[in-house]
Amino acid sequence: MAFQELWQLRAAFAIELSDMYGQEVPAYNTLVDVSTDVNRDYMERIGAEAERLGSIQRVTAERHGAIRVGSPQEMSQVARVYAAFGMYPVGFYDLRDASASSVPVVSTAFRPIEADELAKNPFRVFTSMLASDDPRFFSPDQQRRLQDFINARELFPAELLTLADKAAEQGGLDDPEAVQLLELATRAFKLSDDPVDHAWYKELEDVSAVAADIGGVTSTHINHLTPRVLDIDDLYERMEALGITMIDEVQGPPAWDGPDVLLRQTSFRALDEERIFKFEDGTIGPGELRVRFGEVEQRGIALTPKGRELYDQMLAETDRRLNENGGIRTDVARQVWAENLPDTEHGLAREDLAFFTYRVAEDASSETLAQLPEHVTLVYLIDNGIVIAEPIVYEDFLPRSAAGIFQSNLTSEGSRDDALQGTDYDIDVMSEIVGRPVADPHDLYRKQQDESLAVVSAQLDRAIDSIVANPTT
Ligand code: OOG
Ligand code: NI
Repeated sequence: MAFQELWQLRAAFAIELSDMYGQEVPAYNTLVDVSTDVNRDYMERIGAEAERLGSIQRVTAERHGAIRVGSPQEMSQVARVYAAFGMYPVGFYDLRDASASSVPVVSTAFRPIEADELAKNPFRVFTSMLASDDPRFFSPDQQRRLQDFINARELFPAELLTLADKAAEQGGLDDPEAVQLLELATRAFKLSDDPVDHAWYKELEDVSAVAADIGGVTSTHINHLTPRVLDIDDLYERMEALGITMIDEVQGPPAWDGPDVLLRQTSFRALDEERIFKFEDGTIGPGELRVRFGEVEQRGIALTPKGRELYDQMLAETDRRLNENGGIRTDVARQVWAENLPDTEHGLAREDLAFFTYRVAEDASSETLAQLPEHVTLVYLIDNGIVIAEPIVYEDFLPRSAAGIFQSNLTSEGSRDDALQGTDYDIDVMSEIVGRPVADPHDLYRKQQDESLAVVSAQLDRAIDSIVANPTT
């Protein structure tokens, strides 16, 4: 009776979900096949450098999922399920104001937190909760009916939650229970064939297609499962060549000559899926819904808060130029990037714009080391080749891209009354809902960087003064 550790359960969970989703949405299998080809060809073209942001094994197996739930109670339950797979909440995303369309959700992402856990299996799930109490979207009467509908359903059976708690407590499960946990957890995310109440679904859809997808049906389901590629522009072209309609643009940073940072994403449009409806006249029969799509992503280096601020400024500057002069977003963005962002990892590191782990260079001569000044700065160590910087990959999401992904697949804009005051949600409220602290992604990256620097500091027998570059030194 083999004991399955959390990471083994997580890896198995990702595979089971992927198999199930591939059966439900066959175009996903095409996306995975094309992604695998893109990665293989990129490796052949670029060689070992291609693996700078993750081994080809990790990247090819890597997925993120998206799940949507309806209430704080459902959010706290899904968090218990994820904990059984060693996945914990990181980051707070408020999508209610992030786009012009009506997207009444607040979100966090559940993922492994430690570097070694990420290396074993990095599966993560972007998880959104319907803000059914936000009066900008729902009238008081609708809020009540929506909450009643959601409170009456059960997404996660008691047996699943009990097994999940046990796995989290023990750091894993023995075999018969491990299999049972995986089966129940996977089934909880399967598309249901329960008839959809047509009138209710349509009423919610008038407010927001996302609200209907969450609160108009009796279960939850995977909205998408996203493979990771090493060259998203290549993937985009190959998918279009196969006749699959992609959204207009790749979201996030443009393709450019410098290092990839943060996250670039794109998707193919949601496809019609047959669902069973209960119609207004009482008849039951098939109809079509269009909510699930295929997304793909390319990951880059994690930015520090300073780098992130620069990123946000560059986005704003891109918007400003587009408004003023028109043009193609990616071309304008590429220009803005070339003007503002250092185009080497070295430049990003010495200006503290991105996160790295550092180690003492093997070829740093004993002479150089003997001559180290009493006070060293990180910039000194970087510039003199005394330390080697390895990029830390961005493991999180971008609110504007997420909103863009939601938006690009909505059938209508929906409605939001901006004259009313929205309900307050933030990372602390989300922590209370989830039942454990939601980590700030920057703290996690910073800790990884600081730990590596502590080792460097001990080896060099020097305090490392500041990691922020001083342009005058
Ligand atoms: C989640 C959309 C956000 C991403 O990759 O940014 C997302 C959803 O559609 O439920 O998955
Ligand atoms: Ni996604």
